[in-house]
Amino acid sequence: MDFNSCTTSRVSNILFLFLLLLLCCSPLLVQSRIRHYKFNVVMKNYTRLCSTKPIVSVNGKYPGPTVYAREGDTVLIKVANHVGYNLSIHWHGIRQIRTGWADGPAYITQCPIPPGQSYVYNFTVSGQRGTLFWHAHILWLRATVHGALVVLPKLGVPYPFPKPHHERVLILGEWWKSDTEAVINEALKSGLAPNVSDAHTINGHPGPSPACPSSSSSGYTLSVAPGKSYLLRVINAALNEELFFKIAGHKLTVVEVDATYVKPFKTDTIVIAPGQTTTAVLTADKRAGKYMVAASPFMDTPVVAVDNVTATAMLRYTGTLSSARTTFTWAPPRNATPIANAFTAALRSLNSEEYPARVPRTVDHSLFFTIGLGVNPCPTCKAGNGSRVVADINNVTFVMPTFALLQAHYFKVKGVFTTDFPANPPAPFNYTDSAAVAAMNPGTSKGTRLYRLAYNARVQLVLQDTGLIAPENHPVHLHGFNFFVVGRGVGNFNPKKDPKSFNLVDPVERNTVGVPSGGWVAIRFQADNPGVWFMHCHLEIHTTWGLKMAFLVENGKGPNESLLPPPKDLPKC
Ligand SMILES: *[C@@H]1O[C@H](CO)[C@@H](O)[C@H](O)[C@H]1NC(C)=O
Ligand SMILES: *[C@@H]1O[C@H](CO)[C@@H](O)[C@H](O)[C@H]1NC(C)=O
Ligand SMILES: *[C@@H]1O[C@H](CO)[C@@H](O)[C@H](O)[C@H]1NC(C)=O
Ligand SMILES: *[C@@H]1O[C@H](CO)[C@@H](O)[C@H](O)[C@H]1NC(C)=O
Ligand SMILES: *[C@@H]1O[C@H](CO)[C@@H](O)[C@H](O)[C@H]1NC(C)=O
Ligand SMILES: *[C@@H]1O[C@H](CO)[C@@H](O)[C@H](O)[C@H]1NC(C)=O
Ligand SMILES: *[C@@H]1O[C@H](CO)[C@@H](O)[C@H](O)[C@H]1NC(C)=O
Ligand SMILES: *[C@@H]1O[C@H](CO)[C@@H](O)[C@H](O)[C@H]1NC(C)=O
Ligand SMILES: *[C@@H]1O[C@H](CO)[C@@H](O)[C@H](O)[C@H]1NC(C)=O
Ligand SMILES: [Cu+2]
Repeated sequence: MDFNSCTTSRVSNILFLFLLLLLCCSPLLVQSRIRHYKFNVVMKNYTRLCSTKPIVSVNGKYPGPTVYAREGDTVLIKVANHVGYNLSIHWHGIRQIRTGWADGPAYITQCPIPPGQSYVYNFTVSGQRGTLFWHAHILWLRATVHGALVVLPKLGVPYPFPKPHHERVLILGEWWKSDTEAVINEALKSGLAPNVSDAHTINGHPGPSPACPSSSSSGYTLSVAPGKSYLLRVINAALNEELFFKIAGHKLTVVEVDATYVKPFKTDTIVIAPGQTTTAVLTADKRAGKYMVAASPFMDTPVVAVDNVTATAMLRYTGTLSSARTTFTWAPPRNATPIANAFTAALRSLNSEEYPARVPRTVDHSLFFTIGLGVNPCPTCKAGNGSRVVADINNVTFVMPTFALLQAHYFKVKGVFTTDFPANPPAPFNYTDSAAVAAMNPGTSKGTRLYRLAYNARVQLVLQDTGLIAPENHPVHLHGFNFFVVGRGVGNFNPKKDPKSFNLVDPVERNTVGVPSGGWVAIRFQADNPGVWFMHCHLEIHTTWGLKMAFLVENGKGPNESLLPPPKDLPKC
C-alpha cells in the first residue's frame, strides 16, 4: 500500500483512519532518524602474538564498535577522550556536506580533543550508502582506533542486487608488538623508514602466526550456514599496506566500493588499499567444512620493506566437525601486479537509472600533481647520516599548522596558510625514467599551501607517481568528496593522447584511489561542498612524511551552499 491509496481510503471512522495512516505511512514518518553514539576513548591491554600491550581503543574494543546509519540519518557521536594523547576522529568517506567541522583530521578541520575533554561529531549522511569506516586522524592512533561505519539504504529502498541473507564486517589491520607511537617517533628521529608491522589482522586477529607458534588461536571465525548468502563488508584499516584478500574455494561478487554501487563482478581476490572499502557477496554453496581466509600484502616495489606475514581467518560452515581439515589457499605473491590490475580494471560504476554516474563532462581546473618521496637535510638524524626521507605533492612537503585550517578560513585568521598551491609541478622532468630521476635533486620545498576552488568548480586532477627515491603505489584519499576515476596508466601521463581514452560514462566512483607504481591516475569531481578538504596518501607513513595538501572550497550562493557555523563545543587550539 502506498501513501496515496492510504490517504484516499474511504473509511469513515476517524480513529480507524488515523490508525491506518499510522500503520501504512509510518515508514515515511520515520525515514530519517537521529542516531546517538558514545565513544569513550580509553587505554586497554590487548594480547596478540604472545605479548600484551596497552592500546588506545574506543570503548575498550579492537577493532572499535560499528556505527550504523541509514541514508538520510543524522549521526551524533560524542567522543570523550580519556587517554593521554590529543585525539580526533575522521568519518572516512562521509561527504560531510557543509559540516566540515565534523570531518575530523586534526589541524585541518578541527583542533584535537585534548585529554579529559569531549566533542560531539554531528553530521547527516546524504546521497551515500554502503560500507565506510571511522578512524583516528592524528599521530598514528588509527592503528588501533578504528571501526566500521555502515550506511544502509533508506527504509524500503532495496539493494540493486539480490538481498543477501546476512551481513558481516571484516576489518583488515596491522599489529605491532611495540607501541605504534614509539615506532613512528623512532623513525622520525632516525630519518629512516619505520619498522614494518609484526602481523596483519582480520577483525583484530592475526590467526596462527610464526611470531607466536605456541598460540592455539585459529583467528577470527566467519560462521556461515550452507546455502545462505553473506554481504561481506571488507575494510582496509591497515596503516601502511595494500592487501590482497581471498577465501579458499569461494568466489566473491563485488557490488560496492567506498559506499558507491558498482557493476557486480566475480573475483577470487580482492585488492584493497588503506582507506578503501569493498563490499562483496559470498554464497556458502560449497561442501560443508572449513576454508582459509587470507589477507596478505601487495607491494610491487622490491626495495620497500613490508610485513610479509599473511593473516588468516576461517570460514566455517555450521555443522562442520572440529576435526575437519581446512581447505587451504595460497596468498598471491607480494608483487602480483597483474592480479591487482585485473581487479582495478573490473571496477565500473553501476550507472543505473537510480544510481547514475554524474561524471563532470567539462572541467574548470585541470590540475597535474606529482606525488612521491624526497630527501631533506636533518642534522640530528644520525641513522640517516644527516638526512631524512620526506614526501611531497608538486614538490611541496606539507607542513602541519598548529591552528586548524577550517577555523582559520572561517574566522579569517591570517598567517596560518596560503592559497598558492601549484597547479603543476614547478620543474617538469621525466617522472618515471630512472636515469632522469637519478639526476634530480631529491630535496623538496615546505609549506602549508592550499588550492582554492570556487563553489561547484569542476576539477580534473592527474596524480603522477614519481620514481624519486623509489616508485611506489600511493592510495590517495580526498576528504569531502567522491571522485570518478576516469583514467589510469603506467609511465608518464600524456596530456595529448591519454584524455582521448578517458571513461566518462561509467568510471568507478570512490574516495581513495591507488596511484600505480610508476604510473598515473586521472580523477574528476565537482567542488559542491564548501570548506577545507584534506587530500593525502593513506599510507600513514607517507602522510607523516608530508604527502598531503588541502583544497579550500569557497561558499556558493545562500545558506544552502555555505559552510555551517562551527558547533559550540569545537575544540580550541
Ligand atoms: C595493563 O597491564 C599492565 C601490566 O599488567 C598494568 O600495569 C596496566 O595497568 C594495565 N593497563 C590497563 C589499561 O589495563
Ligand atoms: C547538529 O547540527 C544541526 C545543523 O546541521 C543542528 O541543527 C543541530 O542542532 C545539531 N545537533 C546537536 C545535538 O548539536
Ligand atoms: C624496530 O626494529 C629494530 C630491529 O628489529 C628494533 O631494534 C627496535 O627496537 C624496533 N623499534 C621499535 C620502536 O619497536
Ligand atoms: C619475510 O621477511 C623476512 C624478513 O625480511 C624473511 O626472513 C622471510 O623469509 C620472509 N618470509 C616470506 C614468507 O617471504
Ligand atoms: C650512512 O653512512 C654509512 C657510512 O658511509 C653507510 O654505511 C650507511 O649505509 C649510511 N646510511 C644511510 C641510511 O644512508
Ligand atoms: C621518459 O623516459 C621513458 C623511459 O626511459 C622514455 O621511454 C620516454 O620516451 C621519456 N619521455 C620523454 C618525454 O622524454
Ligand atoms: C624541489 O624544491 C627544492 C627546493 O626548492 C629544489 O631544490 C628541487 O630541485 C625541487 N625539485 C623538483 C623536482 O622540482
Ligand atoms: C535549501 O535546501 C532545502 C533542503 O534541500 C530546501 O528545502 C530549500 O528550499 C533550499 N533553500 C534554498 C534557499 O535554496
Ligand atoms: C594537544 O593539542 C593542543 C592544541 O593544539 C596543543 O597545544 C598541545 O601541545 C597538544 N598536546 C600534545 C601532547 O601534543
Ligand atoms: Cu603514499
